[in-house]
Amino acid sequence: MAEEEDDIILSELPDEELVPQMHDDLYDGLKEEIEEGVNILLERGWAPYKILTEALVAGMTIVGKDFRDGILFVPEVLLAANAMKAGMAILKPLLAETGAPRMGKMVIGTVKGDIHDIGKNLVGMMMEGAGFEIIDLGINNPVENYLDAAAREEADIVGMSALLTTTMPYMKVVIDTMVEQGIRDNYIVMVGGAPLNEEFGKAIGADGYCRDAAVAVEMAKDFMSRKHNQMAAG
Ligand code: B1M
Repeated sequence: MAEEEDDIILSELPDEELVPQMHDDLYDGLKEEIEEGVNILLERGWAPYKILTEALVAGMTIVGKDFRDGILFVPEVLLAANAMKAGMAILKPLLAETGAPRMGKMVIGTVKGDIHDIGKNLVGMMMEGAGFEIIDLGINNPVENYLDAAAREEADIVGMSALLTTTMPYMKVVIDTMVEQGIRDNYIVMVGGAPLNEEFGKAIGADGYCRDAAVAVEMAKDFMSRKHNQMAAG
């Protein structure tokens, strides 16, 4: 079996076999193969966003299902996450290379108690590609990190990510603290992460819930154009 796998030459596979092979390689945490696959697809003229969604994110979805079902465990998922990040690192400069005008500034981080960062990184990459300046706070952020960075950077948007049902309520702590400090209206607050939904976003007082990175970009653009219109009117 292992020998058979060794024989696979990625560059010889047609696209319709290469992409499922990359899903398998991601599943197996094969960082170098993922890097190679991404480069091959780029050479074949695939758009970076298409590679990101169809080869990487789709592969991670399979990993997620098997993690949920107890087929994969943390060490394997970590390897898959590392392989995914390696692929994303190749795409990042290409996604950011659109030459789009500066749209606004977003501070983004994963909330306290939560170390998942792939989705957050993806949102940051896509937002950069759309012309936003991104201040990435990393993982495990207490409320002060968001508020200090938002004030220091004069951010337009505060973005929060949570992947655990146990950490998503912390988003409300951040928003409530903004309200207490009388600064809630200074920022657009956008939230995202697999366990969230629209209702949750509304219930905690966020301006918007983003199902995925593409929605985050569209929503951020929309909020910024409304903000600019308000400024022009007032
Ligand atoms: Co974790 N994990 N994990 N994990 N992990 C989940 C989230 C889980 C659903 C798996 C499962 O059981 N099916 C489950 C949570 C269950 C629950 O809460 N009900 C879980 C668990 C239980 C855990 C641990 C507790 C496991 C343990 O230790 N026993 C532990 C927690 C550690 C902690 O945080 N304190 C843990 C650890 C890990 C790893 C370290 C192994 C690894 C993380 C590596 C890393 O991120 N660097 C990991 C991974 C990889 C996952 C899964 C498999 C994949 C997450 C991912 O990267 N998805 C995940 C299963 C799943 O989500 N199906 C799982 C790909 C990514 C592109 O999607 O993050 O959803 P996502 O981001 C999307 C959108 O949600 C949205 O846009 C992104 C791009 O389209 N979005 C935003 C996200 N953030 C946004 C912010 C925005 C806007 C949009 O702001 C504006």
